[in-house]
Amino acid sequence: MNKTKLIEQLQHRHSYEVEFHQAVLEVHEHLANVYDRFPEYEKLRIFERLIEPERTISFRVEWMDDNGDIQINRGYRVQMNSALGPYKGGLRFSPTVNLSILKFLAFEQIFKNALTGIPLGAGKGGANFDPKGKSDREIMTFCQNFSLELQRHVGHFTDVPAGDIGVGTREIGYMFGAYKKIQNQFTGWITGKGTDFGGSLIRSEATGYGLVYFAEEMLKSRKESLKNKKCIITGAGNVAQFAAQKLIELDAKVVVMSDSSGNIYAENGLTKEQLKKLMHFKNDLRKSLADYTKDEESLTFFPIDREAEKWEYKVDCIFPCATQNEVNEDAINKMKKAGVMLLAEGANMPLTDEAQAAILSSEILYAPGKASNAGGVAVSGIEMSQNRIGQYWTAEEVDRRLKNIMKEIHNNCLSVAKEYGFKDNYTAGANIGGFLKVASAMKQQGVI
Ligand code: NDP
Ligand code: 2IT
Repeated sequence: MNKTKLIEQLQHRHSYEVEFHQAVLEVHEHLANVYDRFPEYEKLRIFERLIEPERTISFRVEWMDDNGDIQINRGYRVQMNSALGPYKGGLRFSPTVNLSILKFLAFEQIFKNALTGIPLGAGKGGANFDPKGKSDREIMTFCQNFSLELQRHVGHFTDVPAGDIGVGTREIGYMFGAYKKIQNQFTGWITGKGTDFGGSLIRSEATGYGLVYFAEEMLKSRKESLKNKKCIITGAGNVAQFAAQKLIELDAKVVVMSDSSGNIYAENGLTKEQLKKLMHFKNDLRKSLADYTKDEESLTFFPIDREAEKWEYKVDCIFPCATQNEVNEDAINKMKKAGVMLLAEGANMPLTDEAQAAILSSEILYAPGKASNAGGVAVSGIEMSQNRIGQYWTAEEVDRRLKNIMKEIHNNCLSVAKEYGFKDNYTAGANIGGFLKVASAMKQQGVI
């Protein structure tokens, strides 16, 4: 399908879903050579089928808050593609959640999950529910009422959700408990569970650790390492925290982390102890970085309105780990000036399309999230395997598998990119590599 026709179709069938359009157009950009080599994919209308979710579920979630007032939210599950396995992908709870965002995330998940080499289809879901400022009881009530509807559509051989923004071990525990009660079944229908009831060791760490393993491979290809590299991480949630932990372990210097209140600056890099305290503030106390720095005077805090200044710092590596479209073209231009060597995405689609074009035409080594943040879903796949066989592997074993998967994805991206005329372009390698696997499976499974 040519680009003009694709844009027409996106505008007609997926009107105003700008994030979804952005993700689709990025992948389409790299497929011309694939279609030259596999002309049958045109006739099979593989790409047109990929951009239409297999099923989109939207439902009302009603629940009672601590004041006895009734609240109404909208829940979703986008079951995007099941060519390679059960639908698989996280749940996001945020007031910004809408169908465009979930469809872009589910679409990215198709290629990411294919790259892991584990038989996983793709999906994404969530609700426009804001967990901020809610009591633990309100979170539990919301998760239970959300699961009351979700449970009809998921299952360990059908669709296996996990966490994403606003959904962590606590929320997954409440959803698991609700599903067990309703279905009267203790199954691995969701991943990221607590490790004492079927969760895999290293799942919490996996996205952040995997991101750093991927970056190590990228640097190795330039005979470089992470040692003493100054790093900026955006976000201070699950992905950001464990990326920071692994970077510190590898003797890199994490000089910036951020959240929706602003960013912290640590001239000599955060220490292990400072990170531990930050994690306690964010995860246990559920407080902001602004609150954390009041308690940690050796760090400088820049409130959100001065936050963009961080892109001017002279650093080596950037790891955006907060949310989509958080990095614009201006930020990339500042990074170029500051001599940044590498940017690897922990978040999904954190670069605007202009920012992505700018970085792809620069010298900065750049990895797209669908490759570099695949460690999370990879260990989710490993959790599914453990749930099915009923045996559990050590942290060392899971970490070893994670490292291997990230290395394989890295090498696969480079070799596919080279083969299709995009030498050293990880984005093209990830898009084409993921597409080839799913297209072949769809072809073999027929039109149904
Ligand atoms: P969390 O909810 O744990 O953390 C998100 C962090 O980003 C928080 O610190 C949050 O700030 C910050 N943030 C979110 N939105 C904004 C915004 N609009 N402006 C400023 N800061 C913001 O989520 P995760 O760490 O799980 O997810 C982060 C990213 O990584 C997402 O893009 C997600 O899709 C992606 N991802 C997650 C995986 C996982 O396994 N969890 C796997 C692969 C990708 P605050 O704390 O103030 O809310
Ligand atoms: O974006 C992602 O890959 C995730 N949020 C994790 C998905 C999963 O199923 O573990």
